[in-house]
Amino acid sequence: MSLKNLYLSNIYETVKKRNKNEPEFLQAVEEVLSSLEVVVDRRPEIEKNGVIERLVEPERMIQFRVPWVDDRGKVNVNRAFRVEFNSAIGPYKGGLRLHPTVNASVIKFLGFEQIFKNALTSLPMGGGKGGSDFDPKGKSDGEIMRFCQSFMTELCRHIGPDTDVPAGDIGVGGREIGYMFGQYKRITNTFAGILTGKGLEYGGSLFRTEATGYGLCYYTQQMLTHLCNTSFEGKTVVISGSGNVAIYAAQKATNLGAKVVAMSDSCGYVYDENGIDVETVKQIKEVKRGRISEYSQKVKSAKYFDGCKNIWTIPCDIALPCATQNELDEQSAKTLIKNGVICVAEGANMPCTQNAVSQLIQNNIPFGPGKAANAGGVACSGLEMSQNSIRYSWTFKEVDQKIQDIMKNIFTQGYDASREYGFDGNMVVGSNISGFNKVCNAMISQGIV
Ligand code: NDP
Ligand code: 2IT
Repeated sequence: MSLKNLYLSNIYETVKKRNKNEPEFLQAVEEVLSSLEVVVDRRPEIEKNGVIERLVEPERMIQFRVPWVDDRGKVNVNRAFRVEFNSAIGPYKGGLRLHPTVNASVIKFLGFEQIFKNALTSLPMGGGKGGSDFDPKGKSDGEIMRFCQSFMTELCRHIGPDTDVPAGDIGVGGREIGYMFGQYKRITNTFAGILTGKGLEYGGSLFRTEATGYGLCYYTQQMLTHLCNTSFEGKTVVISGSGNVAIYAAQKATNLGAKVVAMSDSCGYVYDENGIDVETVKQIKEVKRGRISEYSQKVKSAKYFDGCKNIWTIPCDIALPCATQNELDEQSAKTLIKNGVICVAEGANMPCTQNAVSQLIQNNIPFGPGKAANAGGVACSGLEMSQNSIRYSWTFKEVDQKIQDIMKNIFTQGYDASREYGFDGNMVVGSNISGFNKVCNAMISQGIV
């Protein structure tokens, strides 16, 4: 992709020089900048105020060592990060990822995307992200706890309810948030809303577990209604992943009348033409922390296949990639199109490669980018922060309704911006522009900081 606008192409060249070994970060920046050419042409104050050059450089990037002792008494050292990318519209906000693939590039791409995603929610949250190359797989509860405590021993000096509020992401769920919260409280002697995704007994939001997956389906419903003139009813759905986002997307899609025929993990996928039973997946993944292959042992009509990528060869109407970045490439997009897909929406962050996205858009397949489609999770986190501030708790139904409204509004904002700027129904361009404009206006108002 080449940027025609000189201001943007010069900035991108600098970003490339400064961040040479960070392909995921460069990918995310290029995607956003290429959507912004029309805005930069229309709004000269952007260049005058150096908005873009400030936007692509994190306000702060913290890297630290996490030493911990495993069950055999061996000392282990992991590398951890927190990127505090942009605080123009609120305290830094974004998840923590624990996965062996975590590095500076991954954390920076996620933090950069989070700026626009959070702006789209219309709640006051800036962009941040963090994590570590610690691999939670196969670790005992005690090892997870010791890692989380050591991680928080350093992180606690950088976060706070009005500064930076982390949450979960890959490898971080309620258990890990609990251990981190406990350590923060012990070190600082304060009970504060410094993390979201907390347990219900200590300030968590009813609905946070469901929020991203349900939110993804609410957003997809908007796409189906307004861009495809149809609904989930009777549709065949393929969902990659079988973690937090995938499970609740499968549950909501099923409730809305669709049939989810396949789910995966990093080893392989299961296919059942009768529809996946979400409760069985929950038992395997949430309760036992097992592998998706176990599903085919429990449900006789299901078949297990090694290798996760081939999940996209299964014919479906709706594809919801909910595992990880760059899991759906150009070839997979072509196969989905050949098999008649009508709508693709990203539950994960940047699961589709840029070439995959181009394929879908060129073939007029409605495509929902992650920063819009998966914003239900962080939106619920924003509501959890509000509840913590006012020491209050909304019911599951109340939060569900608020998330439905927020997801509808995210779709409408993106759709309206796509039309205003001459890219009718292109939700990538529309969402990037509507998220960007809010952050940009706040940055200009606050001066050169
Ligand atoms: P979980 O840890 O709960 O689940 C992750 C799932 O993705 C697992 O099935 C995992 O398989 C699979 N996966 C992870 N890494 C890879 C890989 N390299 N290749 C193939 N499969 C992989 O994470 P979440 O469900 O929370 O997150 C999934 C995605 O959604 C991520 O992109 C995350 O950033 C994004 N997201 C999450 C939000 C949230 O609220 N949790 C909010 C918005 C976006 P295995 O078990 O084999 O590792
Ligand atoms: O990618 C994401 O939006 C998340 N992992 C959720 C972040 C949050 O702060 O709830």
